[in-house]
Amino acid sequence: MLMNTTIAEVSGDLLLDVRNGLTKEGQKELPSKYLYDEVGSKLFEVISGLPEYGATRADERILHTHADEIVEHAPGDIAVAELGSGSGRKTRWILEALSRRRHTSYFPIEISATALAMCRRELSDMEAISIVGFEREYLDGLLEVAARRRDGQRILVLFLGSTIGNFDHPAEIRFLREIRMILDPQDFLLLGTDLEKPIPQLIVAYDDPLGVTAAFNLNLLVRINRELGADFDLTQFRHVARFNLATRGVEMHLRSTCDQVVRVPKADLCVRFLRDETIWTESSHKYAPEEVVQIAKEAGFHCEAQWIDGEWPFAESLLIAQ
Ligand code: AVI
Repeated sequence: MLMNTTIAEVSGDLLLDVRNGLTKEGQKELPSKYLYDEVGSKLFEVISGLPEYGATRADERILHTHADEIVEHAPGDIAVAELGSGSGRKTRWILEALSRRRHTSYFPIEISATALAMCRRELSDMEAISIVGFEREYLDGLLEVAARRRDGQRILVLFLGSTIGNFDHPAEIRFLREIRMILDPQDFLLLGTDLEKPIPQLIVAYDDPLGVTAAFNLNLLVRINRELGADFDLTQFRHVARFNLATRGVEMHLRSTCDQVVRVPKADLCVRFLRDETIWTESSHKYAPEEVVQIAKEAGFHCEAQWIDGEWPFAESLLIAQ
């Protein structure tokens, strides 16, 4: 239910996305990028350490174990651009391997100033690395890095943690193509993807018994209350994780436990929820290894090598721009 708009008074993507997402016919939704305010980013760090959520540790294990081998595929002068650096902890292994060869420039690209600061702090002891962070959207930051490329230098883009899995399929290919268009032939993309595993294992990874993922999801409503003056009552919503067989991904939802109306004053919006109706807040696609090779090809990359973790199925694929 949309009320008279005074949208010019309050700007920002959040407002527009909340309006569009909560007034959508059928399934209400909110983009998952809004999960990462300051509290959300910290909760995600906690999730990464939970025994039930193995993706981050698997990603880091592969990079730790195979960093030398990975950088052997990328000889010469390499500038590293990371899309969504997070804390920077995982990247250390790749940067160390490269810096044993020569002084290396590292460009973390992050929309979160908190994450960028964390990353700078984490890697500040690395002498053979110069760090220039960009507080930008991924592709804008990557354009900046490409504009600074030296003659003969190749770019290694890191897109780790299976963040690509949070895009829906058309958006995933579109995004990889956009990366490809910014790069030159023979540049690299190291892509981390969480792989398919038994559904019960996936569900508990996204609905942990400690309730950290539930807090991460519900915090989105706290953010909307704070930033848009909404009156979501957190006791009337529950975190839900479910597996979507058609898209082969885990979905997070927030389920309304009763019929209710929520006001979002800054968006001049009243939203009616039926009992058990949900807001879809995130999808996390799980890949087959050969599927990564295929989507890479569709986006203009050749998959040069792939490393798969033995403990928690997760793949690191080294792609070369064609
Ligand atoms: C950041 N992203 C890859 C995580 C994932 O697994 O999709 C976000 C997350 N959501 C719930 N737990 C973790």
